[in-house]
Amino acid sequence: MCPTETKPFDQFIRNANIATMASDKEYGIIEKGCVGIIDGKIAFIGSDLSDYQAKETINANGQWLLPGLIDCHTHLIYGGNRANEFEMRLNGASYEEISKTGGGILSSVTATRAASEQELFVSASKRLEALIAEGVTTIEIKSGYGLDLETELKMLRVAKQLGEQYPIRVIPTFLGAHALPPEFKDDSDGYINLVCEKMIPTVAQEQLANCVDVFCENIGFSYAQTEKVFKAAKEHGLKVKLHAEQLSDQGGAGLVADYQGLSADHIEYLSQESIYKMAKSGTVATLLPGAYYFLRETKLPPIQALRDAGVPIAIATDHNPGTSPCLSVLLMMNMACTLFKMTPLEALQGVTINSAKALGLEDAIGSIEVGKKADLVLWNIEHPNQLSYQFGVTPPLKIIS
Ligand code: DI6
Ligand code: FE
Repeated sequence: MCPTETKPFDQFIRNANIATMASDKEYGIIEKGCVGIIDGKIAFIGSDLSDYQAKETINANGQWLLPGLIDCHTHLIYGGNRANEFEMRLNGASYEEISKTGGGILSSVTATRAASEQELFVSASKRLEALIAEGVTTIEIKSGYGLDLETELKMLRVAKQLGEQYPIRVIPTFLGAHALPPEFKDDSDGYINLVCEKMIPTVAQEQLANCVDVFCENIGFSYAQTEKVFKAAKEHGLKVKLHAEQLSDQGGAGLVADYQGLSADHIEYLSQESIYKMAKSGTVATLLPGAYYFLRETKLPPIQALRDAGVPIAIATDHNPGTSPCLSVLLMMNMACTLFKMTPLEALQGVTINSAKALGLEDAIGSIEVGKKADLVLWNIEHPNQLSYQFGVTPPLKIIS
């Protein structure tokens, strides 16, 4: 690809080692390469031999240019925190027990309902800043700690505001079917009706989310209820994804594949049948090592079977106050390697190109390719595998976007 003859680049990055992440097989390394950017998009990728006209030239001095990191599964917005439950668990209570006695997700619901929009914005901003400082340029944020129309909308408005006020792309997801609110204590079908008939139409009309998620689990919602929510989402032009097979096999990942869903997330208890369905529909497997670690799970997601079937694997923080209060994508990459035995290449694909696929954004972000957005991070490292190798430390970086 030749640089444009007529228009100078807005930015020109030279002398960079580039990991394009454009191929499914490898890093896509270009040594001593250069990238030209016009109107926020990558207009040129080449070798560093020539000097092109540009409004701004950045000499990377041999540092590594990578796609911006993408955290494709978070619950970043909520009131309060659950350090007390962490302590309860360490004194012997299980996550399910805490959840059944009104703790767990519901305690975050109470705190989120009580918090003002501004308070939620401020607390989520601090978390967002931690992720941005690690080179995250795109984040998915779910609602799901409101469980009533007003609070769900409040959360989604905060997500939108975060995207407007911070240099990061925020992709909002509606997770009304996250847990049963106290008002519907013995009427989960009644709550699902509210989600389908009132909440989803309003969220779609106000364009506050482009995707719908459900917690399909024996402590969440059933397969049949999940399908009902998916039907309502489709009717309103929204995509679907799912918290599936985290604590048991409910067949949810197969269902999300049946609905051409973007991703099935967690999936420790995923069946072979669902893996085939995901491979066929192009549904991404999003693995969340932070929740696995924090809950001291022992059942590993079926990584080899996913590889064998060619299902793309994404990695995310699942940042949430109950099961993954983690604000480091780099730590998740390390844990994907140490806990799930993924390779550093797979971990990096998991937070770039495959994470872009999990958001349906693979045509715009996730790799360094001509025509994609110039969503780039320059890392002072010796090789991209270093990002998975180290933990508890962030190498120096510069976001270029
Ligand atoms: N699975 C999770 O890991 C989070 N939600 C879900 O459905 C946990 C949310 C929480 O405990 O607050
Ligand atoms: Fe989650």
